[in-house]
Amino acid sequence: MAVVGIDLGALNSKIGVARHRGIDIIVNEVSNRATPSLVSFGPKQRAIGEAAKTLETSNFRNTIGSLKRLIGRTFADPEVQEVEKKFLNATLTDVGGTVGVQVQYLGEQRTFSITQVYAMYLGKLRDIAANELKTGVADIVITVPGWYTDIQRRAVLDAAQIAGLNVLRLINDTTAIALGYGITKSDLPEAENPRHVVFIDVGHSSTSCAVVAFSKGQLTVKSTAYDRHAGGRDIDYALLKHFSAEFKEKYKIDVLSSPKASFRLAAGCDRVKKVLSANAEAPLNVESIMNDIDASSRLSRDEYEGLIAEVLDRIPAPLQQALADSGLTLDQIDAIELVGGCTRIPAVRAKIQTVFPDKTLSTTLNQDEAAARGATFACAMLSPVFRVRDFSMHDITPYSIKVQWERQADDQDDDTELVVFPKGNAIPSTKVLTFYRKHAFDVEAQYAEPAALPGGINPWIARFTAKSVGPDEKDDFTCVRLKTRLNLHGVVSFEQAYVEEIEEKEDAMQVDGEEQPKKKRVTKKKDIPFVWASSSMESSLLEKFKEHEAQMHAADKLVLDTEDRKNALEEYVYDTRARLDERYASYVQLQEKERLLVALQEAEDWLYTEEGEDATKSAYVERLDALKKLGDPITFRHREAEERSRVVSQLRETI
Ligand code: ATP
Ligand code: MG
Ligand code: K
Repeated sequence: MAVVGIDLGALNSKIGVARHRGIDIIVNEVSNRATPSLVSFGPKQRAIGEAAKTLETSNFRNTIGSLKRLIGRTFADPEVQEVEKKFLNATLTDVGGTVGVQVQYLGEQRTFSITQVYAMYLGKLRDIAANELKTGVADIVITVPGWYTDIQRRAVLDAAQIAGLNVLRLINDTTAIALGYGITKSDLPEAENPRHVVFIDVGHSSTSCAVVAFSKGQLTVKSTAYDRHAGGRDIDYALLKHFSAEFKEKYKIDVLSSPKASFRLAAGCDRVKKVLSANAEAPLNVESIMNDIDASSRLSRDEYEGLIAEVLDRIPAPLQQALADSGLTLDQIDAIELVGGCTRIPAVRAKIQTVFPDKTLSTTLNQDEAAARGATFACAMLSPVFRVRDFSMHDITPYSIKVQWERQADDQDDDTELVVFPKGNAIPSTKVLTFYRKHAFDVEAQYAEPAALPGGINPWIARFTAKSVGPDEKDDFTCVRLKTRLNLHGVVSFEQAYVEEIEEKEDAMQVDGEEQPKKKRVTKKKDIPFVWASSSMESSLLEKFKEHEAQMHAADKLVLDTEDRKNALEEYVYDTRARLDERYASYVQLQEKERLLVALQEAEDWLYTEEGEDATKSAYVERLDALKKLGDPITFRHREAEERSRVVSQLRETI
């Protein structure tokens, strides 16, 4: 059984696998360690990851990224409308109350929810891992931003299920990074005097900070803080605006009016950004950007830092916040570890340094792969097939969670809500709530401070209904216990409702070697039936999507296999024809050769007809088989002769 950890990034995703000698980040079909987080819909098939990246410019309307930014959101969310749209070319739409995308797929206009698209992408990562491991992949751990709410987390869990994956844990990305850091350290201090490390991740779309305490065998997240809108894509956008304004003046072209020109310029800006991380100046050259104009410019690091000042200025706040919430002073911080692509930018480091003056910023972790490594460790820890050194992780919830209920006329007290898991509460955590009721009742779980949540995310989490509750025997309130849990994924569930009944039981006790009767009080839990609902997808819909995904996956595979068989037929035609005059020449009779040549010609002609251009897999297979029937005897004679001469030459050598 495979152990796989996925760091699903806004731009790229990385896949880790556990092997007996350790954890490896694996490469995809074009040998890249990072796979573009993109899905592209085409007239015949979907293209996912690298293949989608290749099509991004030509098929921009039907290519969608930003999956981790969009999943679990609604179409109307102001953050989707005002922020995410800036970074997208595909048309977003409402799909069943969540944000979805409208695309041309298989020659038709189709809509998919982002949950479905995320599932498609996970399916691709699963295939990459399965191909590397030569085994099926089921159990995985996926990173999510620590700022994800219940709805976003449940949407990722739904997507994984649609992709046929079993999520052992959704892990907050900075926690994964911290795990990767801690589990390999053999010099961690005793618990009384932990080592405090600040992890700072400046990625493509957001900046995250976690303050973590490490001691022997464990890590405890003390605080986290985020800026969801400070990352590489914001820098790219600032550069894009700068150069497009410059080119409007210089070349009288409106780059932003053309998606294709924008892509070309964006690629150029990406290069400028990276060059400026190591150099004081960078050239920009974009050939035939639009209207046959070759655009060029330069940018100095000073100008660059001025252009991206707005992004840079956002970086200190979450770091200060995390530090303040940790309750630690600067001199209690033992190390500051930087990860994420954008921490390679000197100006970003300088901003970080302002929050931690006189401290060394270290990059002992792999900046691009630390989260994937940590997620893979987490998967190995949870998987029954791997033995990992014991290491406990204490993570926390970023938002306070409350339960609320409607006051009933005969309720004992006036309260209508209770904060169950305050911000900073441990994950996982179970709490038992007590309700005194004479009737059936409902309880709703919600985030306590909706304003703290990302964008316009609904603070609603789950609804619980206990049906058969009545007064107790004395017509008094029944004391109902409700067990609620914030689980390993960071989502809330209602686990059990019960009343406690105290039974007096006759029990025997030994006193001075003699049996004496005794009354023993035993508390028994009597379950109360209940129903509860969360934002998770309804199982029938989930099944439907799962089936649909499997069909699309099979269809994509068939398209690839068909292409493969077509290539095989083509290759056979050309190779065999050439060989008939070369290596096969002495093993073929004239008549035989002519018959085969005619057949090869026929096959070639057919491949160029409309029918042969776009035939079914079996049509290519049949044609190839027919050719092989004619060609195999020749191939066979040739191979036999080769074999004979090999044996003969070996004999000569031994004589
Ligand atoms: P997120 O964590 O926000 O989901 P991600 O994990 O996909 O995003 P990373 O891979 O950490 O993001 O970082 C990618 C970003 O870092 C991109 O914007 C990329 O252009 C930028 N980046 C990578 N290398 C450099 C460099 N040498 N100089 C400047 N920026 C860089
Ligand atoms: Mg990242
Ligand atoms: K294990």
